[in-house]
Amino acid sequence: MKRALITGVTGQDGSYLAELLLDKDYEVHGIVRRSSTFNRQRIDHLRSDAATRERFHLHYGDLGDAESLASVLAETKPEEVYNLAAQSHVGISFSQPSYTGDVSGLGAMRLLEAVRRIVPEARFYQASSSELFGKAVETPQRESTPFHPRSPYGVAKLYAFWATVNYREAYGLFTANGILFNHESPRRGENFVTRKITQAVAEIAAGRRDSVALGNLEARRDWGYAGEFVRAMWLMLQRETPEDYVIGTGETHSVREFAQLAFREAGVELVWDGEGEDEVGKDAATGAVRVRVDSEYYRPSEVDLLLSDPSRARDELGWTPEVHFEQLVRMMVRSDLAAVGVVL
Ligand code: NAP
Ligand code: F7E
Repeated sequence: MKRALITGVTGQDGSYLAELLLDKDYEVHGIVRRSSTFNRQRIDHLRSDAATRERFHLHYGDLGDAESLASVLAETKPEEVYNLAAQSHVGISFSQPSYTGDVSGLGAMRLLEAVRRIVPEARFYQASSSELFGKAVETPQRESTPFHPRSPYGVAKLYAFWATVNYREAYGLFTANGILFNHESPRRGENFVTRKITQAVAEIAAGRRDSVALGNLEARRDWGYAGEFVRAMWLMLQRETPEDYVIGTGETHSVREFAQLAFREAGVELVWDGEGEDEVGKDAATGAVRVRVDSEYYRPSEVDLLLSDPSRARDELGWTPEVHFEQLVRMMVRSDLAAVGVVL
């Protein structure tokens, strides 16, 4: 039985990866951080299910605390380590730049150093991000595209990316960066734009609220489905030699398009009126305002356009995404509608 350790196991990706590895008969260890309330909704089913609970173990630790990382590694001796933990919100990283640098940047270095000392034969995956491309110098973005991060989050992930490469080159560790473009799901955190929209669509359909306030409607992202992106992480650690891969769908859509489609899924056709902060999205049938623009959600520097070229992952890992934009939006809206008891 193979043993894996996942940091960030309570997050969106951590929960899907834990499911995938348990399904492959791994023994899975996850690092959770202490908080005053439990935050394990995404993995509760794995802890109660008879098929998985004997092979799924949680340990307290924090990427800010090197000793805790070393202790968990010494106790669990994993063959694969997936570093998914991060302060992962780009907008919030502008409010907490040093903290984001400490956890999302230095945190990866702390874990790499503990791996080097305690389990140097382990394979290490780093959750790198398309935010590295930032103000992208070419489109689509591929492994060779130069980096130009646009936020404290992007800068922190740049440090972690190069730390991962450096430990491969300096010490011969098996380390791989997955440069993942945005991936979403019904488990997406509620303050990322896709989930914010689909949850609002559902609450509006249930009559619980009137509208949603958004920031930049023109930003374009390459949005895929998290449930299938975690397989690419695993595939990267099964290769003979470690490499870094871009993972995305090769399609790009704007926030506006996402909102349009999400409302349409719930039977509301949006028409847009006004410009900039005065723009609104109205229900074409009733004239009710459903989307407002609030500059509170603008970022000091924005990433305007992300679009992946995932051909290397297709050719070398045999990974191709199956869930496309429309299916993703439908899946998320339907899940949020079900959660508020609305059946269309
Ligand atoms: P997420 O849902 O925000 O999950 C982040 C995880 O990190 C949570 O389990 C969180 O724990 C944990 N964490 C935060 N600070 C920590 C600390 N100091 N010590 C230990 N654990 C800590 O993120 P995600 O969407 O699953 O993304 C997974 C990883 O991929 C992240 O590193 C993210 O930056 C990166 N990434 C994500 C995307 C994407 O589109 N989703 C794309 C590229 C890269 P709590 O539950 O206690 O908060
Ligand atoms: O923003 C715009 C916002 O916060 C997407 C993380 O997983 O993917 C994620 O980062 C776009 C941006 O994701 C709102 O300005 C408009 O242009 O959903 P997001 P993100 O910043 O792309 C990357 C790959 C990661 O690595 C990160 O960890 O949407 N936007 N209005 C808004 N964004 C938010 N959050 N809220 C709004 O109201």
